[in-house]
Amino acid sequence: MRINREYLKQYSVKPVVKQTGVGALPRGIHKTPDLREWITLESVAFPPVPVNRDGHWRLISVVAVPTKLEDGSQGWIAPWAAVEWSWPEKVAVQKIDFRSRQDTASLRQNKKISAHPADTNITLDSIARTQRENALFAVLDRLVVTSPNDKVDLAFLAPHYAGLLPLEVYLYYWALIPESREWLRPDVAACQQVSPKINGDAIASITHSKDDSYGTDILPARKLPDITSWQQPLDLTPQIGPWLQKSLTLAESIPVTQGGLRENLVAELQAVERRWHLPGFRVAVVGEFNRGKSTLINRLLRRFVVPVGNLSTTAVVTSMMAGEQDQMIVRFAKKHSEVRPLEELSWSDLLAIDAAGNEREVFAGVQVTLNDTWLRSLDIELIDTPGTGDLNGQRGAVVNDVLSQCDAVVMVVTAISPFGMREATLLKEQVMGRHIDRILVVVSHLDTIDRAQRARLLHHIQERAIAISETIPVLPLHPIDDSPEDVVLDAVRHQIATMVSGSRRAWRSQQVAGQLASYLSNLVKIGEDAIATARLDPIAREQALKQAQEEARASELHWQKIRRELDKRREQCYKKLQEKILNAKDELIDLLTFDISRTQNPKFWWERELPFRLRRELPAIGRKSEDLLMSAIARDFECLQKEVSHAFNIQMTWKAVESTPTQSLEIKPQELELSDLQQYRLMARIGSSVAMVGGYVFGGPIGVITNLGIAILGENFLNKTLEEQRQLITAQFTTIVDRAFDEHCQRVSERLRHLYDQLIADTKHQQSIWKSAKNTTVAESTFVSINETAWQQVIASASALKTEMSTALQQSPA
Ligand SMILES: Nc1nc2c(ncn2[C@@H]2O[C@H](COP(=O)(O)OP(=O)(O)O)[C@@H](O)[C@H]2O)c(=O)[nH]1
Ligand SMILES: [Mg+2]
Repeated sequence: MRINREYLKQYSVKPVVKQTGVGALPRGIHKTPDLREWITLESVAFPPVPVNRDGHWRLISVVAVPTKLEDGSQGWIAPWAAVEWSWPEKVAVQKIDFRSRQDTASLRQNKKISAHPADTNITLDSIARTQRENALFAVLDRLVVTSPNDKVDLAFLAPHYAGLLPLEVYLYYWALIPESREWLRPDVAACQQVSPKINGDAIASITHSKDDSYGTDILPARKLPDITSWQQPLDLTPQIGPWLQKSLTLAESIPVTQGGLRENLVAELQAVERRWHLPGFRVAVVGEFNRGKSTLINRLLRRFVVPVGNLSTTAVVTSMMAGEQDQMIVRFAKKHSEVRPLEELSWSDLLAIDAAGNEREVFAGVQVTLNDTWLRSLDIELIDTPGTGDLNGQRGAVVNDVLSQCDAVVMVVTAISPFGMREATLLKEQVMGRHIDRILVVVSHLDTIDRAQRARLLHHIQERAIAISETIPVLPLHPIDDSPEDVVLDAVRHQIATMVSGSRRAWRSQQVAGQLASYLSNLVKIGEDAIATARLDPIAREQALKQAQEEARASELHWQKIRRELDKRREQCYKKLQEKILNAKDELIDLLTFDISRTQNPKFWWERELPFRLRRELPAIGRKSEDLLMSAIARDFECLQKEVSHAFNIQMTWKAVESTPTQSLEIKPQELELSDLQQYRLMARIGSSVAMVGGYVFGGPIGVITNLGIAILGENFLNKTLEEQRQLITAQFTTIVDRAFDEHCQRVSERLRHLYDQLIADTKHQQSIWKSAKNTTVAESTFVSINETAWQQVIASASALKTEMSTALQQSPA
């Protein structure tokens, strides 16, 4: 096989998988400076076996190259080498080449060996292997912190190796470590439980290691912004309602009728109120078809909301949030939308099977608002997704899009076919791989299982979940003992509440209070201006009116200037992002080239693996730029606000973000480290979380890969040799990757533009309301003189209310 040296070099400097502990040794053989020139790329190290050498732990791994056996099954070419590491130095102290040794020559006469582990009841696929290895590494991690002189009987390790090592490999280990014959027995049953935690208990009596870090994560984890470490703001939620009400009453008492001023100001407050009621957290319910996602949602909401059963095969995503009244809005792909009553009939054209029983695809999004206290109190948007049987398809893309924009996940698995490999992959790659760390797994269909069996089954599923991550809770949707159904469901509701809790609402209450306070300041200013103009003599008043009209014209020019500036800034931000994304392209190409060189099934790789990998990698690459993106937007937004308040002398924010004034338009990444707090305020302003904005920009809906036109490979291709197939694919795939990156970048650019447009539109809207308010009052100054007392009243009340809010705001840390 051809070895890509370039790749090797990069591989050795890139932290592809962050692994610590014993597992890092065998998994890092291609990266370890001392070994990588010696060990061929296709070689794999078997799990290391511990041995006491002069009172120190040593770990020895046998190394072999995978191959296909005559019958097509997986196998190994006779092991050719072994590595011995010292612990805790983690240094390779011995490289053993069997090809030049007499003592293992007889063993190597057996040219190929089966990959099947010693315990013949075990089937190993790559996921099971990784899990079993991780479990073993966790145990070894705990072992090697003890003294090897403690004379621990290592026999407890044997079941781990029995689930991993082929029979023949034992012989090599025995040859290298004669004393291991005592305990390294292939004739024991393999560990049935592969969870590191459970196995860890087995030697808990030996030691209690504080270091629980072992490499269960195939994907490197991203640090989420830790909300709990921030200073907790004062929660003003109870006050917001009365404040909004008082402000509305005030707006309604404004003594001006011309130009719709009063209506505009009232409408502005109503918009603030609506935003305040929008949920601040998205919880997606995911799982394969027919697992019971929709059923669960209906049960949680205690009523029929989403149809159960045959909707699953459409691409419909249904979102549910609290609202004034029950209704559903259906948005079709062609941008038109319909409001419908919330009843079964409203769903009929959205189902995957029409009345005549034919299948069809429906592309629409449904947004349901419910007058539901549970949803309201949790402040969440609950999302029902179509099933994810095949993540390569259109539906997979839809679910991808939802996942890239949600904050927590409830995954439904059934007791009937619990936690298959596809589900484990969904959880690991699509959920955890997206850094969503608030996850709950629930088990449906337990009612179809005999009550006596339920606890055992649930336990089994819990173990599987633990093997993926130790922190994922697993809850039943039906009682496993005598408790009533309600109790079980309440536990699920409670868990969801715990998952979404946080100071989110408190932050938003602060933000809304700020908006209201600034609204009142502006109102006071308008009132004062109105009174002042009314007191002018007719000529001066005439002039003031002219001036106001002049200002209105100038304001439009100002806005054009601001927009141009923001556009420039957005371009800069995009350029930086693009640079980062394109840099990652070369890395990905190297990685994929390496993949091609190893795959035993190029056709499958090309048609299935490549699209999947691209769809997963592209948003992931974007996520690496999330900090850059957020900082740039925060800066630009701050600049926008400063510019607006400077140009129009209008207070747009309630508290200026403290940072040095931006003088140059150039984005300097090293200066862009905004505090979490500032970022959070920006996000509150946009109305979503960092993860969601990042997801919106980098994730994104359907497409990219679906349009790539990856050719289906025919008979002709299959007739070629494996090596020829690989070469053909290698020759073509960079074009595909290039196109995917182009499209991705283009979309990132479009979404960024949309985001900025949104920010500008919002700000401009607010500004223009106050601007036109001023003009109206000036124009109406004759009425003002009559209404001076009324204005005085408005000013007094607004000032008092504003003082009340400012006092409350100042009590909180900022
Ligand atoms: N017995 C039983 N049936 C269920 C359960 N959950 C869902 N179902 C049934 O399974 C089918 C699929 O459920 P649905 O909620 O539409 O699954 P989805 O595709 O995941 O949304 C429907 O016929 C449901 O009535 C459960 O916990 N127990
Ligand atoms: Mg469903």
